[in-house]
Amino acid sequence: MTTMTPDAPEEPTNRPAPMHRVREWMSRPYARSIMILTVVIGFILLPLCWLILAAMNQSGAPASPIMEDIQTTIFVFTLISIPITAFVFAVLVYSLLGWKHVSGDEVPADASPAIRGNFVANILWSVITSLLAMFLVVWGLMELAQITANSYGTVSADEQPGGSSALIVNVTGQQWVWTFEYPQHDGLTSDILYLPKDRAVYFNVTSKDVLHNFWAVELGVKIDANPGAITQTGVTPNKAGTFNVRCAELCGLHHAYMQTEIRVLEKDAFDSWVRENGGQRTS
Ligand SMILES: [Cu+2]
Repeated sequence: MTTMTPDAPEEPTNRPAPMHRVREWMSRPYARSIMILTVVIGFILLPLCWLILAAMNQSGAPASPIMEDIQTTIFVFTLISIPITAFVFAVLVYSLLGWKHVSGDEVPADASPAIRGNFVANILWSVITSLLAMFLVVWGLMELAQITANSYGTVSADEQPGGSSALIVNVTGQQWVWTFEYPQHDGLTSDILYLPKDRAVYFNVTSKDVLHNFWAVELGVKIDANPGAITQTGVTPNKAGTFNVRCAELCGLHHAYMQTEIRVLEKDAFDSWVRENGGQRTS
């Protein structure tokens, strides 16, 4: 005959091991349904995302290395969000359609033990979500550095602002038009943004009245235009064509119409445009 000492309580033998509980949870009918729904919804979302990304390219983007980086980021983030979105929708759809009402407080006889408090499930949940969050942060910082380098840093000294081969454009926003001045070409001005292909361009951006935002859509350039201050950014257009400038800061009644064209021309065509419009190359 054995006797139990009071300080050594008997371990309950009916408590399943954590891994067993996870496996048991995965084999429950609703977990299987949610997994199947996740796969089905994921395959529905995949072509939809392709459509959205294709629509993004309709106007001719990307027209610069910056926009290429931005689109790669959108593409990668969209792709990795598909399984997560699909899982969330699967749980939602199953919760709406699959659960049945149980009256009273009694736990149904066929209910399995709750997954909450399970060590393996908690670790998996924490590790996977942390890895995902870390990936977003690291990717975001790397892309930001790359975009900043493409705006300012990766060109040789003579292509820096004030250098001999970079084109300087002074951008002025006012209610509700954009004006582009080319200080290296005798102060030539235009209300259409003409740019040469494959040459670094630096923008000095300002406003005459309220806050605007200079957005060269397909070039991936977007920077505030503030009255009384000059903001600077740069880009190297790498695709000839016609693109869009928009205002991206609500600036009054006709904000939505504060838009114009960008024409990225081959070098010779750009030089001809400068000559035909009276601009002299002064530096
Ligand atoms: Cu505006």
